[in-house]
Amino acid sequence: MGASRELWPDEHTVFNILYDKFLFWSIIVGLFTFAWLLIAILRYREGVDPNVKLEEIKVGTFPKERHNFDLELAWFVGPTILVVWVTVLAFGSMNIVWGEVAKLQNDDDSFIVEANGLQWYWDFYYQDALTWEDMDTGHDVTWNITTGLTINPGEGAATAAVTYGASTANLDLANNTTLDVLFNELIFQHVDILDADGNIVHRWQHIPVEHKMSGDLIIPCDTNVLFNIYSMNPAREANFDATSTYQGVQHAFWLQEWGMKEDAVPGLEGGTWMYVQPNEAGTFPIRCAEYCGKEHSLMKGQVEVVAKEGMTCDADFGVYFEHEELRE
Ligand SMILES: [Cu+2]
Repeated sequence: MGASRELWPDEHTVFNILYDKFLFWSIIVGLFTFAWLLIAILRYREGVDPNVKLEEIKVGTFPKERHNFDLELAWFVGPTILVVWVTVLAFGSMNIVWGEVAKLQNDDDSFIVEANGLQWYWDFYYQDALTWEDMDTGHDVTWNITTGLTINPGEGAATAAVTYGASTANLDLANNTTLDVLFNELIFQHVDILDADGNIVHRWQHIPVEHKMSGDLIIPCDTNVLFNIYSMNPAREANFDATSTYQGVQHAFWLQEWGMKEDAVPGLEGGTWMYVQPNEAGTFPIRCAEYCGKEHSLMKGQVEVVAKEGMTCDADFGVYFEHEELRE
């Protein structure tokens, strides 16, 4: 999707599929209705059909001489079937949105992020660790618990900026492509490979559990990503005052790319949940969809979708595909 349509959901999301189906049936019904109306207007004018005696039609009296039971039955049964069908489609989408969350909460493969709405920004706390790397750049970073950091610089790489916990190091890749620091899953680790002009040509990153990001967020593709959403979560706010009448305000965490949003409710124990299924790398907007005060319009960020280390993003990922007919 281009930038001008960045608020329009990805074409494979459940609501986009639902929108297309509703639009399809609306167009069919519209064409049929207006075509019939046009035919009726043209055919039943005075003088066109000698069988129609206009002077016999009286206001408030049903013209029983033209009564057609089959036709009447058809325009009751036909629309009823259509309304039932679109209702089933709509319920199917609700089942995907609400029914799947409970299953995914208990699925070890789910990737969980806590989103905490504050005035006026989002704090994110990772509940699962994420090690990711840019795809298809020709450069490669390996960092493990036995041999430490190894960089395959590929073509055009000049230096590497390395962060591990609170420490940093710079490698001149012409002389040195390794670092004798073992991978540690408990700390934040980051490698940028840069070209001679200082442009970043490759990124590698390890985000540990309980890592905090503010405003912007990074999530993996080809994974069910669950958000546990709070407003001013007492467990996260050191100066939270349980006796204060102010317990935060309503926000709504909104990811337009997947057509999903969910309320952040002050004081709601356990928070609320929603999930998305990213299947392509890219950067997409984060918005607040519930008016929450003076700087509501500035309560925004970006979510970057990346590939887990050693993987690529498969455009076919997602139950949106399995549920394309939106039945169940
Ligand atoms: Cu808001």
